[in-house]
Amino acid sequence: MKQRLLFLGPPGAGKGTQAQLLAESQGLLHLSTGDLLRAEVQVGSELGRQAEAVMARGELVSDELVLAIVRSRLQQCSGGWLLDGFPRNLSQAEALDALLLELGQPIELVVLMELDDALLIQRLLSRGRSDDNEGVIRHRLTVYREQTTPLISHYRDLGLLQAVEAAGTVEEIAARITTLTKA
Ligand code: B4P
Repeated sequence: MKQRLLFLGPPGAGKGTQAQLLAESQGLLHLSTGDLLRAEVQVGSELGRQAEAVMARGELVSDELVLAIVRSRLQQCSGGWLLDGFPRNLSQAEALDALLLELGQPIELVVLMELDDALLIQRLLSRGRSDDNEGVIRHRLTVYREQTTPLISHYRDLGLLQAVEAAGTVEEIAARITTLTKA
C-alpha cells in the first residue's frame, strides 16, 4: 500500500471526499489546503483574513501562505500522508519537490481525478459552499486549466501519475483508487 499520495483534479472532482475516506481507512495524515485555509478564515487569523477574499473570487491563495502551512504539517508528520488540493501550480509543485527531498519523503503515487465540466458544476452547486456559485465555479475551472493542468505532465514525466474516472458513486470511485494504491 502506497503511503505518500497526492490527489489532483478540477474543483468538485471529489478530491476531498475520496481523500478523507482513504486517509481514514489507511491511517494517513489528510492534508487539505482548502480545509486548512477555511479553518484560518473561521478563526479570523491574519492568514485567514488574507485568504478569505481570494478564495471568494475563486483564485489561488499566495504560494507563500500555502507553502508555510504545508511545510509545518509535513515536518511534524512521521507516518504516511495524503495531500489534497496541493500543489495547484508549478511553483508549488517545485517547492514541494524540494521540501520532500529535504525530508527524505518522496511521493509514491499521484491520483488524477477526471470528470466532465457539467458534472463538476452540478456537484459544486449542490454542495453550496460560499465559493460555490456558478460565476466563481467557472472562474475556478479556468484557474485550474491555466495553472494546475501543467502538473499533469510534471507528474506523468516523473512516472507517478495514474488517472481515475471520477464519475459514479463515492464507493465505486473509492474502489478504483484503492486498487491503484495497492499496485
Ligand atoms: P478546495 O477546498 O481544494 O476544494 P475543491 O477543489 O472545490 O473541491 P474537491 O475536489 O475537494 O471536491 P469535494 O470532494 O469537496 O479549494 C477551495 C479554494 O481554496 C480554491 O479555490 C483556492 O482559492 C483555495 N486553495 C486550496 N488549496 C490551494 C492551494 N494549494 N494554493 C492556493 N489556493 C488554494 O466534492 C465536491 C462536491 O461533490 C461535494 O459536495 C461532494 O459531496 C460531492 N461529491 C463528491 N463525490 C461525489 C460523487 N461520486 N457523486 C456525487 N457527488 C459527489
